[in-house]
Amino acid sequence: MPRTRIPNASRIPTASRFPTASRIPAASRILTALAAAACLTAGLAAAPAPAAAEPRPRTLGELAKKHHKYFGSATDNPEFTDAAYLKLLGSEFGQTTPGNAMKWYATEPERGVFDFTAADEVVAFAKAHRQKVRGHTLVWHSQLPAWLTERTWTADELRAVLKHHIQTVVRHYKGKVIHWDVVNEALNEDGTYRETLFYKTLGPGYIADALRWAHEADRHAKLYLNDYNVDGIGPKSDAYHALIKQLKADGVPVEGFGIQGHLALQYGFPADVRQNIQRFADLGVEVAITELDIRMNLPATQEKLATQATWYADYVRACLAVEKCVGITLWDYTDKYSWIPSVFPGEGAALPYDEDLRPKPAYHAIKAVLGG
Ligand code: 9MR
Repeated sequence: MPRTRIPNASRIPTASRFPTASRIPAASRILTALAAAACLTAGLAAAPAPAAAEPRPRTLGELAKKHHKYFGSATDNPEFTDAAYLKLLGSEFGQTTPGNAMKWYATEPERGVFDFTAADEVVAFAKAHRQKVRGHTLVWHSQLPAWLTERTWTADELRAVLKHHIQTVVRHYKGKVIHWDVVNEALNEDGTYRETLFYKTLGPGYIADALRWAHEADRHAKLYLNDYNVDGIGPKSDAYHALIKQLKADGVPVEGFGIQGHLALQYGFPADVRQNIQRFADLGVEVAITELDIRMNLPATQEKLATQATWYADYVRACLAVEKCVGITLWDYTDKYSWIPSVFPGEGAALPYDEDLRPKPAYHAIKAVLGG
């Protein structure tokens, strides 16, 4: 993507950078004063000064940075053919997450055969636009390759496969990824462990193992557990709170809690978002809002879009209120590429930009909260 070039100030001659009155010859200063006085005497308005160039509006990414946070968007490779989409992705956001490209089916489609083509494309785009990258995700029960799910494994075999997968992917992106969602969606709504392939074969210890293996491969990336329906205080977030507390007590390198933030207007705004973020911060981990979107039953009305805007603003405000809430990621930024309509038929309009890439009330509300 071509980037807007900012002229290098040091190449502009000093005289034109700092025109000061003292450099203007005295005679012409006197003439200017006389001319101005003459204009005033004649009742003429002084000619308006040439309009100063309109300052470029600050982007969400820039505004969030002033609060020492990032504001980002997920993206996906098929969208990379859409130039207008990419222009906004690269200019408005300070962080990106590959929506699918780092998942197991994509990175290790055959056992021991790794393919980083799609994820590398996203990471290269992010680098070219000075965006941080969140790695998503190393261990998840969904979007696994067939070779992994279509047979049974002994615990020893699966442990070796898991370790190799995690460490190969993490090593490949060492230094390029700020966070890893090491384990995604490990718990049920009631806070019990989800009965995944990993849990059933390895027991709950697979979470600590995954974190330790990831840490061995990149000691600088922050390692997260990530899930949905954990925005407010409730059984599921309580269980994560207890799990992270225990992992930390055991010396396991867990350093972040990812709150996905997939909300729906029809279910109400979750209570206690700020308090929930704060209690994880109090455990000594950072918190990221990792997949924010707020869907509604279609059609979208002005009223629903206004409520959505308020919810986005409230969510962003909750993150800003907690120092250890490090950033917010939209689960893509435009309704054009949202996952919602294909999974929840009849619902959508979940993102701050509409299908024509025009900012919605939510965009302006987020901007206002960030101080734009
Ligand atoms: O955005 C992703 C979409 O393109 C995939 O089809 C879908 C498959 O489950 O996964 C989506 O992303 C999910 C994310 O990885 C984890 N949290 C829920 C997200 C929405 O399903």
